[in-house]
Order: sequence, then structure tokens, then C-alpha cells
Amino acid sequence: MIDITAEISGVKLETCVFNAAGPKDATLKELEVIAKSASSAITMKSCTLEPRKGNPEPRYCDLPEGSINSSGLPNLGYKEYVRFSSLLKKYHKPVVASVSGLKLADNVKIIKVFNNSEADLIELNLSCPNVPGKPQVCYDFEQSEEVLDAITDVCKKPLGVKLAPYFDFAHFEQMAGILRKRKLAFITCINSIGNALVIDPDKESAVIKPKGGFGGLGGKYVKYTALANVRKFHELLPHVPIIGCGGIYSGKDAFEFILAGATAVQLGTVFIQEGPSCFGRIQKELKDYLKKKGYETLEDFRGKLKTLD
Ligand code: RRO
Repeated sequence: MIDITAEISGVKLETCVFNAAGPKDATLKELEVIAKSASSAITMKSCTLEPRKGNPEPRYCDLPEGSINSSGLPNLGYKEYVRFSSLLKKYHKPVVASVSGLKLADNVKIIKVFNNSEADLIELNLSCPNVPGKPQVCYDFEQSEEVLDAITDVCKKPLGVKLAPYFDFAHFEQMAGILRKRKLAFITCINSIGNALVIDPDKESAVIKPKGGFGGLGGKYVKYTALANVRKFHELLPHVPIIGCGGIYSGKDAFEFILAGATAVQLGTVFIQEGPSCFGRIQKELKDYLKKKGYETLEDFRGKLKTLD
């Protein structure tokens, strides 16, 4: 028997593969599709205090090897996701609430209500690239410290943070220093790579409407950046579970993330492009790959990446 279960802060996942916050997870109908799929948890769309329609359409575009989006946090408002977390309990899977308040006071208020909800894990999204006029919090280290101090103070559930990709070792170290000082149940690496620009040369136009065409890049284009972020944070914070996200399309991709140090992986663009069958397919591919390698559990190889020096 190949075991691909995972555990995050006492929350057991039947497999290490589930959905990422964002794609097709804003309504109860969409969440029930995830609940009925092989996804091992149900992650809900990042929520704000008030409902939001999001940015003007078109705000998402499939690309040959991934996606670009500037959805702009369309969501039903946190109260609905608190309600959904109880309604989804009947599927007997962990529910992950994603919180992305537009200011610190909003996050505090939302988290306080989720404290008394049925959500199992809370992922604080510090990395949304698509709200006009709102820079990504996790690129501002002072603000990140302030937010994390306030949130870790009030949050009674296992709390994780979702980070944008970093590209410089000094930035990894700065963020790891901040995270090390706070009690975190997990880190999710990475959100989409913010403010990419995709151009249609025939139309001589950007492919999405908001922000002059700038949006978050996802899918295969970001896999190697995501792997680097998982690896670096695993090296710097070896005791914090990391959820890898970014360009996972196959069991082998999932294997690479775990080898880099991930405890679990989330699927984003592939779920949009393939639909809910991606969860079972990637879980099966991962199990088959472990079998081929003679591994029985994820612990056999987690974080054991070889380097050439
Ligand atoms: O809704 C979005 O535009 C969005 C969010 Br909140 C996020 O965290 N990452 C992303 O690529 N899009």
C-alpha cells in the first residue's frame, strides 16, 4: 500500500493533493464540486469583509502553458464562507478558509468570526496581486510583521500564510525571519507571479482587461519559481509545513514539490483547465511514481533533494 496522506497541524488529509484558493471555489455550488471530487480538502475563495464583484471581464485567460488572471477578489463576503464551512462538513474533508481582507482591521474581524466556525485551517492571503491600488502585503516586510502580529494574536485555528514568490535570497531570509517569530501552522508557496503581461500580437492588445492587462501568471510558467520558494522556505524554516502551489499538472510535478520539502500540494490552473478529475488523476500518478521508485510514504523522500555541490 502506498501512503500519500499528509497532516498539517493535526488536521489529517487523506492525500496530499487538494485545491488552491482561487479557481472555481467562490460559490457553494463550486465548492460542492470540489467536495465531491478526490480533492483531499476544500479550500474556499479568498474572502473580504464585504462581497465583491471583482474586476471587469475578461479577467482570466488560458495560455498555452498556464494562465493569467486579474480576478480582483470576487467573493461573496466572509459571512457566506463561514456558513459554507458548516454546510461542507457533511463531506468529511478538512475545510480551508482563505482570508484576504483589504485592511488589517478587516482581517482581524474576519478571523475572529472564523475562530468559531467549522473551518479546519485558515490561510491568510498576503499575496493577492490584483486589487487596484493595493500592493501585495508580503512584499512589504514591515506591514507583514504588523499584520502577522495582530492575526496570530487573535487566531485560534491553525493559521498559515500564502506568500507571493520571492526572487532574491535576502528577501527569503527577511520573510523567514518574520515567520520564524510567529506561531504558524503552515506556509503556502506560491501565489501567482504578479503583474505579468500577456499580449495578443494579432490584436495588438493585452488579453485581459483590468490594470492595463497586468495580472497574475500561473501554471507551468511558474513551476520552477514555486519549487525554489518551497525549497528555500523549507531550508530556512525546516519545522514549518509547506504547501506547494504553482504549475502542478502531474504526479511527477507533485513528487518534485515534496522532494523540495512540501508537505502537501494545491492545484490551481490545472483544475480550471481539466476540471475536478485532475485531483484523482494526479493522486494516482503520484502513487504510481512512488511505487516505481520503491517509496511507501512521502516521508521516505520529503525534502531529500540532492544538490550537485
Ligand atoms: O482574486 C484574484 O484576483 C486573485 C487572488 Br485574491 C490571488 O490571491 N491570486 C490571484 O492570482 N488572483
